[in-house]
Amino acid sequence: MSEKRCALVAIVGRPNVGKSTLMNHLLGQKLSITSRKPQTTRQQILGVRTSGNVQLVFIDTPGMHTGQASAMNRMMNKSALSALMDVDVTLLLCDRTRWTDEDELALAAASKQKGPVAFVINKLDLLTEPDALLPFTTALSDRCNFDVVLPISALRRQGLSELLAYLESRAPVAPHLFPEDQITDKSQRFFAAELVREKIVRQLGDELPYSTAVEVESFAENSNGVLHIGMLILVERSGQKKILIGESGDRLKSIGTAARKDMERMFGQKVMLKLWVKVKAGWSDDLRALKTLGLDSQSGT
Ligand SMILES: Nc1nc2c(ncn2[C@@H]2O[C@H](COP(=O)(O)OP(=O)(O)OP(=O)(O)O)[C@@H](O)[C@H]2O)c(=O)[nH]1
Ligand SMILES: [Mg+2]
Repeated sequence: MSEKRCALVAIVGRPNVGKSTLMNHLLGQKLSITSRKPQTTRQQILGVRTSGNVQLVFIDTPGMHTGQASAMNRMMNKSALSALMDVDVTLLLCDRTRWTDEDELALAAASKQKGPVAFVINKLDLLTEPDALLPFTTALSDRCNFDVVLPISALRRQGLSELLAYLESRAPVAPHLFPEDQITDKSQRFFAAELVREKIVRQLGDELPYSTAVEVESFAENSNGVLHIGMLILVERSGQKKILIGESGDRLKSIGTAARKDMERMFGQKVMLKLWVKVKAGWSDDLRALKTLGLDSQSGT
């Protein structure tokens, strides 16, 4: 029997390049929430993949971003940076050749890594100018000593087996960090709240998602095995509350239904979900409020 190997793998990059999609598809299970809008992931989420003797522990991180200096934004960047500490491999993700100042932030952080950095070029399925790829990677490789450059499509699952083979080849001999059947470090409560946030981000306009947080108020299983979950959705202003609730409650209902269906799939149990909306001005810039919501880097399980 060969020895056990285990690697901690950070997935970093600017918002919206497909980090969470990649982690979900590498795990073969939806864990991290995803959306077309940037800044969907707000804190680190571990995803564990154990295959034979090799365990890969992925850390999905919030996208590194510039501007919008609220306390929450600062925490998101801090959380992304802290994921880089003590990992065995770093995956630096980008969206084709669309390089921005925020990619520069991520590149600068990745360049400081002691261990190998793999440059993963995502969304290959959308690439219209394949000729641009080589000069792009050559220019960047001059600036960061990439261990490997891997073009993939996380969404279409292209290049993922090559990526996994690469990661397995870099996994050091080490005991597994998690039992074989564990796939994350987060609780059901956490994912329940994340799924509600995902539906808000996906169903509502561009502004609202950034001003929204979801807090679990109650979470209990009754004797019939039904999970009763109550959640509070925090918004910054009363106008946002109106939008979230929608015409005679339609929007909130549709968010609730979509989230409940996903929860039932994820937990394998029937769920009764109740949602309330509350205005709490300035929550995203209030450190204490962020701690209560589990959005500081220490908590959030
Ligand atoms: N066409 C295409 N779309 C992709 C691919 N990978 C991700 N996407 C889409 O890109 C969008 C962003 O994906 P996410 O996985 O949420 O991106 P992220 O990097 O985690 O974003 P943040 O959490 O905001 O930092 C979603 O609409 C995904 O469906 C891909 O390979 N091809
Ligand atoms: Mg994400």
